[in-house]
Amino acid sequence: MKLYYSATSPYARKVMVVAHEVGVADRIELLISDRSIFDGINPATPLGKVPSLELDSGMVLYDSVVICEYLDSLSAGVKLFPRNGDPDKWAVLVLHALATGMTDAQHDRRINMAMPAGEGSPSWDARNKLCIDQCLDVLEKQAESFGDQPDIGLIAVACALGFHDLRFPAEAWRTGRPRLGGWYEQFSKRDSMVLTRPPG
Ligand SMILES: N[C@@H](CCC(=O)N[C@@H](CS)C(=O)NCC(=O)O)C(=O)O
Repeated sequence: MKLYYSATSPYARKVMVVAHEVGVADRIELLISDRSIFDGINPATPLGKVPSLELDSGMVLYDSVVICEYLDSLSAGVKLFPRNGDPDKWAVLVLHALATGMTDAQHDRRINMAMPAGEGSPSWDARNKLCIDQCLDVLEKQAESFGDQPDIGLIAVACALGFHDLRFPAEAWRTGRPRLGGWYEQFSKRDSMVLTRPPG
């Protein structure tokens, strides 16, 4: 399998954390597919985004949600996606959706900030920052129940928080959110998180 990715993409990181957790990382060839948003459409997917996963059959999977579920399906042991009948199925899937939406808002902010002078929108940035802050507040309320057993929701949350540290280091999300900060500190020590840490 070939994964088209960028070393700083939180979506690609989530895919690789899943790959490590379910034990298939060594079956994945990593191919960097970095491209400036001002340099046309990334050929990794018709949507112009990374990650995408090319299977040995030639089929190309995207986006990160689909790729993660595919990798999870390869695992005979550890399962990161809930199955029908699991009591916490919907809570895990909603947590994944929340973390994905938060990452989308972070990514939008990055793109907005990278726009040529005069083209970025301060009110769009403020709207996305508000969305991110609301997500962080919800996560702080839930963090007490997070625990250290990984699932797709928790992995997505950890990757979103890591992206926040990478791109918005001056915005101290830990302030006033001690439970979330404490949980993240522990979760970040997992091999899967250490091995996928973005370059500083
Ligand atoms: N929904 C997609 C989002 C992927 C995404 O936005 N990737 C970013 C990199 S972090 C990208 O390729 N952006 C390029 C662009 O938006 O032009 C997923 O979950 O894989």
